[in-house]
Amino acid sequence: MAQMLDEKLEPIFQEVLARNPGETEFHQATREVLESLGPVLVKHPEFAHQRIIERICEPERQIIFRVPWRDDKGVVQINRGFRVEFNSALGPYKGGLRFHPSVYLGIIKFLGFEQIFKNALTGLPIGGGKGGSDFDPKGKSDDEIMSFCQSFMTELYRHIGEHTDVPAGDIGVGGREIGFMFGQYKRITNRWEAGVLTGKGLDWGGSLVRTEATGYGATFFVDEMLKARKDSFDGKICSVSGSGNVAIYTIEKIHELGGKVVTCSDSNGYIYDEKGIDLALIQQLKEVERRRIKDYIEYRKHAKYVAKGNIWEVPCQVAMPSATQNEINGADAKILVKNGCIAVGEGANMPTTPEGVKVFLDAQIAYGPGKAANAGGVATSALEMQQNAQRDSWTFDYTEKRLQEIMKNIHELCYETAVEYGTPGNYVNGANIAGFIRVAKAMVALGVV
Ligand code: NDP
Ligand code: 2IT
Repeated sequence: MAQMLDEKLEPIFQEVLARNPGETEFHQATREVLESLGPVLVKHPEFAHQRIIERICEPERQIIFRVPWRDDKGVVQINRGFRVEFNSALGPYKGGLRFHPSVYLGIIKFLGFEQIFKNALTGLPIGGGKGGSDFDPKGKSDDEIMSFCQSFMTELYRHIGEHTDVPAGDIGVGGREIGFMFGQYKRITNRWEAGVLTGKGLDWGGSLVRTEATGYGATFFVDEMLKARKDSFDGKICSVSGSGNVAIYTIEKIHELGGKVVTCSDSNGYIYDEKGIDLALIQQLKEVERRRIKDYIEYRKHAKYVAKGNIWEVPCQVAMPSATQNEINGADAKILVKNGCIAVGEGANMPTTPEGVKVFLDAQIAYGPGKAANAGGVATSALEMQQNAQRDSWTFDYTEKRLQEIMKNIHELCYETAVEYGTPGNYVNGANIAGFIRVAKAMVALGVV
């Protein structure tokens, strides 16, 4: 049974359910934040008076559009595009685009909602938004990807801009897709407007470290949680799920910090390599050749591929889910804790179900929720925007130092907020409360808009 909400918050949650039928992931994300906010309303009655929570749960604008495109056989395909501009109290809407067949409004809204608080935690001037499409990039040629991206941008361009809304990547959207979308935006608007998208290529306005940022940042966050417990990555056996952008750079940074990652996965299965994942091989297979993870064992004979298995059954001390939402359920969380897992850092957005979160919190392991742990990606996007505005580009070392400092600050803010609100060690409360308060204060200051 889920924790009861505060008496002021329960009717707000009921209203969210009634106004957004069927959007289960959005319900899950809002409920989790509301569960943290009871004590905030006691300290800040002005937030209730101004109906800040009700306003935050309602996106400022939601755009849904048709995306027609032609495949390599000349057949017309139709997808659905989304952009949910959730909250712009702290800055232009900012958040990624996800291309995955599972995408529907409820997923984009959960991601956009979490993005508001995540972006607030970075301390940088960015509001929250998210977009995407039910387009499936798997098995598509470069021409088909370009054709889709151009059609998607042909509608999206009128809603975005460097001071309005700044999309970036997420699942299924990386440098290639951002390039095609930037090209189409430039063509339609006749503006070379670098700040309209982040995650750009290094030759045309991108920032060093943006590609690595989410994985590096999540690893820095876990490192901070470990340090707070007088511990470190050194010698730790780690499990990472996924094998995309976030997973790859999480593995890289864990190895740099002395941990050993023994797993990674895709939606078909996982690999277990007791000698430690060979990152160069993963990068070749996934980033260069766009192949499946099972091909790893062709080159590393001692490694094991488990089709459709449960990656969380592999014993580890640190787990970093980096694939997708709800990939760790209550039973998985119990197995992780039983096998000696002492820290979980979420590279993915909302990868743990509410039951799983409860298991981690009850066990008092170091649990870093996505909106804090994976904020390094969007933070470095904001650094890319800064460089674009200055028409400058920073070095790798300088940019990585900025990222590391931001992650350290987010950790400290979440840690101290959890203490202040009487739940020391609970980074879920720390992140939700600290992120919310920043947005709420700005909303109060900006009036009823
Ligand atoms: P990628 O598309 O690069 O990689 C996604 C990985 O997750 C792939 O290995 C993919 O496997 C797996 N995956 C995706 N969907 C599913 C699914 N439904 N079931 C099982 N496996 C799945 O995406 P990213 O690495 O960018 O994103 C991973 C997570 O990190 C997402 O939750 C995203 O929202 C989050 N995130 C990303 C940020 C970024 O900057 N990119 C920033 C902050 C968070 P397969 O190839 O089989 O689909
Ligand atoms: O979930 C996320 O924070 C992202 N996909 C990155 C968003 C961004 O604007 O860089």
